[in-house]
Amino acid sequence: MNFEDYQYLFKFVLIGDTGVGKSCFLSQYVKGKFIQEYDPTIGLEFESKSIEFNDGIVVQNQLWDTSGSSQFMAIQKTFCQNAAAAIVFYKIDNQNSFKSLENWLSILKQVSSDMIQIVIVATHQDLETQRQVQTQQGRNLADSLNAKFYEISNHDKDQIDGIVNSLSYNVLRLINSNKINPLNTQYGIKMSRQQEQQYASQLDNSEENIIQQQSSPKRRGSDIKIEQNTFSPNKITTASPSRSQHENEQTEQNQQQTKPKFQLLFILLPIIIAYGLYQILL
Ligand SMILES: Nc1nc2c(ncn2[C@@H]2O[C@H](COP(=O)(O)OP(=O)(O)O)[C@@H](O)[C@H]2O)c(=O)[nH]1
Ligand SMILES: [Mg+2]
Repeated sequence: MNFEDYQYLFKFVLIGDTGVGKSCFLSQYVKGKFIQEYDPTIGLEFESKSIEFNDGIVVQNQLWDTSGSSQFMAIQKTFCQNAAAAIVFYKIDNQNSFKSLENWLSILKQVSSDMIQIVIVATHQDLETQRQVQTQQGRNLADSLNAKFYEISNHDKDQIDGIVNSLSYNVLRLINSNKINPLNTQYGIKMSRQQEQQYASQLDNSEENIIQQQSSPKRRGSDIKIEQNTFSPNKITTASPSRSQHENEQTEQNQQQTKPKFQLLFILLPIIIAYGLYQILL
């Protein structure tokens, strides 16, 4: 899959003690294969799989898996940064793995964004006879974090797909409702170049709308006035010179019309006076 085959890429991290079933979960999700033998993860690895939503949006879910060993604490901290979601594991047949969640959640709190989506996943549900952690304990913890809670067996791929896809859907919803800015790298989201351009133009449009909405109370209150205000400057600038020009022309015409009368009066007046004097003297 290349860069342009999806609109969004979400980074999800898998955390929890060694042996709780993180790598198995990942293998089932991506390859549909349950790993029977236990092969501890060294360092860090990730796998990706795409999902297409009903509206045609394709999301590539990138799942990061790391060793649960405390030896790798530095890596674990780093890899929990910039994640869109964290899937936090324990197994129902091991009380310690549940207790460790306190540490894992505290790491998350230290390094993740405040918008990170968290789910608690209890594995080994098929080993009911060996249960050490009650379902309600897991549920209470999830409730306290406002997180979703699942009890699963990693043999069941449908459950795994359901968890990841629902996480993906939630992150997408947060983007669509503008609660997460996908351009901000701290949220563990990457966009295709095309989607990035589309998002930026949507952002521009919504900024314009906000500006329009901010001025809309005035506009709504007096639509006609605003219309007039909007257009009158142009009208005035185009209308006023021609009007004053017209007025000038009128004045000039008037002046031109009054000028000959004055000129005639000036010519006739001395003649009349001269004629008067001439009559008197005679
Ligand atoms: N019965 C059962 N075994 C599981 C389950 N999930 C994982 N395992 C087994 O637990 C062992 C450790 O799993 P793994 O995914 O490597 O754990 P990780 O250290 O968290 O990555 C493996 O032998 C898996 O076969 C599960 O849900 N049920
Ligand atoms: Mg592993």
